Amino acid sequence: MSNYHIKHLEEYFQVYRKSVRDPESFWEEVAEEHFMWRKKWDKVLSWDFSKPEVKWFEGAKLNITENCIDRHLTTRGDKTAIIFEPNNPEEEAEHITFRQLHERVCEFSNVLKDQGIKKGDRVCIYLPMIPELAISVLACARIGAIHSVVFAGFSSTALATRINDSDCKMVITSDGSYRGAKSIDLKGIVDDALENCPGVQTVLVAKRINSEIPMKKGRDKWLQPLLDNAYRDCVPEIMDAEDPLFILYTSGSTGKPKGMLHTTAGYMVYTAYTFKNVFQYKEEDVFWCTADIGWITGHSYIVYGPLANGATTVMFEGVPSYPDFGRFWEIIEKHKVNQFYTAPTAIRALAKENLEFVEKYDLSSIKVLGTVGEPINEEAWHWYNVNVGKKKSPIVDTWWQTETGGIMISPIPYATPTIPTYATLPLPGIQPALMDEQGNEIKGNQVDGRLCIKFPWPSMARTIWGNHQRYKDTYFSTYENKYFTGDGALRDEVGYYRITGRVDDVIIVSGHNLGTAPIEDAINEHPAVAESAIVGFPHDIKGSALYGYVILKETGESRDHNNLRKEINQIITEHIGPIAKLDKIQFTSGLPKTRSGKIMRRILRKIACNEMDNLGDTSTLLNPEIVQEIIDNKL
Ligand code: 6R9
Repeated sequence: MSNYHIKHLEEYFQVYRKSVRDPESFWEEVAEEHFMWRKKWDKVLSWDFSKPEVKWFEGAKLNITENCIDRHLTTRGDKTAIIFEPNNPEEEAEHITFRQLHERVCEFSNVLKDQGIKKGDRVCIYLPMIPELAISVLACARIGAIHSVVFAGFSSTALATRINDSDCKMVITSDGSYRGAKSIDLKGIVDDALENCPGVQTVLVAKRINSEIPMKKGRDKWLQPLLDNAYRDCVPEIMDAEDPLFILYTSGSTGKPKGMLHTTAGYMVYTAYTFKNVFQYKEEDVFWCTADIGWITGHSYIVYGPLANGATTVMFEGVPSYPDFGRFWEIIEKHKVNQFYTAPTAIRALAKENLEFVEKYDLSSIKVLGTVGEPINEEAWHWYNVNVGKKKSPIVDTWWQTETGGIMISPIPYATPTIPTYATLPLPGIQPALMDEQGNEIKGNQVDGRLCIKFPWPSMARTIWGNHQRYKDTYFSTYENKYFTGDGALRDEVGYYRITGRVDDVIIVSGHNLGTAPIEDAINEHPAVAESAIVGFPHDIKGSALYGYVILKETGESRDHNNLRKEINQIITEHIGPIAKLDKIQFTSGLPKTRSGKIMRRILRKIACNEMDNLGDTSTLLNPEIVQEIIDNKL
C-alpha cells in the first residue's frame, strides 16, 4: 500500500488510522518517496503549540522549483505544464511545456538576481492571471526570495499596506490587465501605492495591454528586454526545509491584514499530497482551478500542488461572464478539462443564468468537481451535480484556509460517499476536534462546536510576518494546545463534518447558537431566492434577532415582498425551527463580497445595527458600490 495515492474508502480509513497513530513515519514515507531532496531531514517533526513553534523535516535541503520543474524534465519535458487561456477567447491559448517553463523561470530568476534580489528579500507580485504571474512566483522560489502576491484587483491603499508590512524591495506588475470587456490601469495603481512605499527600489513591468504608461526613471523597468538578455539556466538556491517560501495576506474581516508565512518543505509535501488525492489526478489529466493566484487556492492548487505532481494546470485570465455566461463551460470543452475546481459564489452566479449556456458544451471530460471558499448551499450543489457533473462526477467540498496552506477536510472522490453541504472527512494527517465554549473537547458524534486542529500538519502557516504574538493570540490562545480555525462545525452520526460558518458570525437568539450557513441554506431553498446572508442585531427580549439580506432571482422580482417574507420564514421554520425565523428581511440586488467571493457579514451586521459611520476597512471589497444601496434601503 502506498500512502501517497488513496483509491478507495477502505484504503482511506487504513491510511488515516496510520497517519494518526504515527504521523511522523506517515509523512516521512510520503516525503521519501515522492520528492527530490538535496539532503534528507534529521528530524521529521518538532512542535510546541504553546509557543507556538512547528518545524517539519528539519535539516533537509531542497529547492521547491526543482521539485516542480527540473525533476520532470527527463520524463515530462514536452508535456504541457501550464495552459494559459486568455481573457479574450479569440486570442490563442498558450501551452507552456515543462522545458519552456524551466527556461522562462530560469531567465526570470536571473533578472531578479541582476536587479539585486537575494535570498530572504521580499518581492511583491501584483500581476493579472498571465503566465508571468506563475513564472515570477517560481522565480522567487528558485532564488530563495519570499514572494508576496497581492491580488491585482486590490486598491492602491490595500497594496501599499501589504508592501510596507513585509518591507518589499521590489514590485512586479504589468502595464495593465484585461477583465472581461474592461481594461485596468494596473501600473497607475502601483504608482499611487508607491507614493507611500519608500522601501521599493525597483518595479518590473510586464507588457499585457500595450498601453502608454509613465515609467519612473531609475525605478521602473520593462521586463521583456531584461528577460531577452538573461541567461537561460539558473542554479537553484538550496533552501532549508523551514526557510520561508511566501507571505500571503488574508482578507481579514477586521483590523490590519495578516501576512501568513509559509515555509518550504512542509508546504510542498502537503500541497502535492492533497492535490493528488483530492482530485485523483492521473498523468494525462488537465486540471483547472478557477481561483486567482492572489488567493491561497491559486498558490496551492494552480501552481505548487499541480506542478509538484507534474500535472497540466490551466490558468484563466478572464471572468466567468465574458463574452457570455458560457465561458467556463466553453473552456472545459476546449481544453478537455478533467478536474474543475471553483467557488460556490461562481456556481450560484452561473446557476442564475439560462441553462443553455452550460448545455451547449460537451463536458464529458469531467471526472471530478470541486468547491472551496465558503459553505456550498444545497441548491447550488445540486445544480452543479446535475448540470455540470451530469450526476456522474463526485463533488469535493474542500474546507481549508490561507493559514492551513492546503485542503484539510474533503471527500476523496470515488472513495468517500458525498452529501451536499458536508466537507465530510479529515484528510490523512489531519486531527480535528470540536470544542465547547468552556474549552472542553466534545467527543462523539451528532455534536457541534468550534473547529480546532489538535496536531500539526506539514503545511500550516508558521507565523504572521513580523507579529508572532498576534499569531499566537489569534490561533493558539483560545484553546490550550490546539489550533483554532475560527469556524464552527458539526459532526454527524457517521463522523462527517459540516462547516457552519465563522464563529464570529454566530448569532445567539434566546440563548440558542445559530450558525449562518444552515439558515442561509434554508432561505436559498425558496425558488425565488438567488442568495442570502443573515446577521444579528440587538433585540430587547431575545438578546439578538436575525436580519436577512436576500437577493431574488429575476423570476422572483415581481412578486409581492410581504408574501415572500412569509414564505421564507415558513421554509426556515420547516428546516430549522421557529427560533431561526428572521425579524427583518431586506431585498437587495447584491451583497458585499471580498474578491474571493466571501460575504463580508461584518458590514451587513453594522448596517443592521445602525452603525453606518463605522464600517471598517472596505478596501478589499469586490463591489463597494453595493454598500450604499443597502444602507439606502435599510429596514
Ligand atoms: C481556501 C480559503 C478560509 C475560510 C474558512 C471558512 C471558509 C473555505 C470552505 C469554507 C465552508 C468550505 N471556507 N472553504 N467554509 N466550506 N468548503 O478559502 O481560504 O480565503 O483563508 O478562507 O473560508 O470560513 O475559515 P481563506
